[in-house]
Amino acid sequence: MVSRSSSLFAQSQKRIPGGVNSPVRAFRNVGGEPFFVQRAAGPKIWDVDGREYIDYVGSWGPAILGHAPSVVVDAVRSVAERGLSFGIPNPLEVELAELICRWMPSIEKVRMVNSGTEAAMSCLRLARGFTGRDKIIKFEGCYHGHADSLLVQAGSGALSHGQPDSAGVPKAFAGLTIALPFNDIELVRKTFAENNNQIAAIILEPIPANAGLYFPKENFLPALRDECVEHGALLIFDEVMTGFRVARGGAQEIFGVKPDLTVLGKVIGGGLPVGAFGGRAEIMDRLSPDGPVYQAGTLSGNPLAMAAGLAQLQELERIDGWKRLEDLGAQFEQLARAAIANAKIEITFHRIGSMFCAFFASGPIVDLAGAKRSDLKRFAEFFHASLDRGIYFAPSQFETGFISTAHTPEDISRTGDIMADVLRSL
Ligand code: KE4
Repeated sequence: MVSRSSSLFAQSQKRIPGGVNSPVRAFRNVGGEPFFVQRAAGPKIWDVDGREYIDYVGSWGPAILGHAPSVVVDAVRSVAERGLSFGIPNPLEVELAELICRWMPSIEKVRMVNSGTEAAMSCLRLARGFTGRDKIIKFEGCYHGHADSLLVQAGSGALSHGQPDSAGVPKAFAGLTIALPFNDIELVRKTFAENNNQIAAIILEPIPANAGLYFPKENFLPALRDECVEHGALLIFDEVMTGFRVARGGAQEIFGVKPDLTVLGKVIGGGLPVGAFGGRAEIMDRLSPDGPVYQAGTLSGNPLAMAAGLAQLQELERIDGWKRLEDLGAQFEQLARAAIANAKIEITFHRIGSMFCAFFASGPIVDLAGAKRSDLKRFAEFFHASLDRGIYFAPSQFETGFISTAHTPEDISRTGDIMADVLRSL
């Protein structure tokens, strides 16, 4: 009997490229066909064939309170009845901007957009407009959305599908982006020396999570900060994943390094399409209509997305969500490490707060080269065996898992048992 997911997938492939509206959903890194979701609530999702899963993808980060949290749904419902989109300033935009600036003091002014891609793309244009320079440094395996300048040695789906350098990006564009191995500060210094006064900015995920999850070496981030000051370049932290998740003030709060600009997304939209970028007022004031750097968007700051983002972030603070995420994450890590210790294969487990990744490779893993040593076949076996047992991990080795405040210790303990069983069978 053909499942409903399977017949839907056959249908969707006729009208949607690859049958999906974002490549990583197609399960190409793990094989097999994606399931179609019927509904989601809390830590659970149900597919169209009625199968239930504990969800560790959480819509790739936005579902930090779990799916369909009532505070967010109620906020969207009440705002929707007063209008869906105005294209006119509305009070909720000011409220969310104020909250973002309060929680991330490096951000003095912030502009709302509709995706992380749009936020990162706008940041680059602003950095180039502010410095009058053209070149950008990024790091191999970091993913900042699919704007042309950033699809150079990119992570996430670009890496999962073997196109870190996408077709269609003009060589002239890609040539302005210098991709370096993460954690190599000497190469950053050498690059500045070889491109004197030509580098507008360094953009990075302060905690790379789009080639699996790994961490900056001691002093790497402070050294990047110093190099940017010395060479008149801007430091851009892409906190689309880490912002308001790894701490209330994101990775920049944890590491105590203030970027000039920050890219945000995911959590700040409460599940609706929102991105944002912000930073020093001196830089942000170069944006139209005050300044010469143009950037715009019909749906930017729309009331539904603002209401969803505000409700989510305010609830996260009300329940001290970061403590719950750390407690659940610590429980998950303890069980995962116990399961890995009894496995016959080499696995390197990384976690920070509610974000985790199990590389099917020996450690240490500190950059893309390390992540690419992973045994993708084994990972795929692990992914499908877990999925068959009702645990939905990210369908790619080059992604990160997410725990929400809606997960319970019982969910985590069940997941640990299943991980132990599955790893024993591999
Ligand atoms: P979006 O344009 O997908 O909203 O954001 C792009 C982006 C920017 N920066 C970081 C650090 C990101 O992780 C992302 C998007 N993350 C991927 C998951 N690894 C989105 C999932 C997808 O492409 O479907």
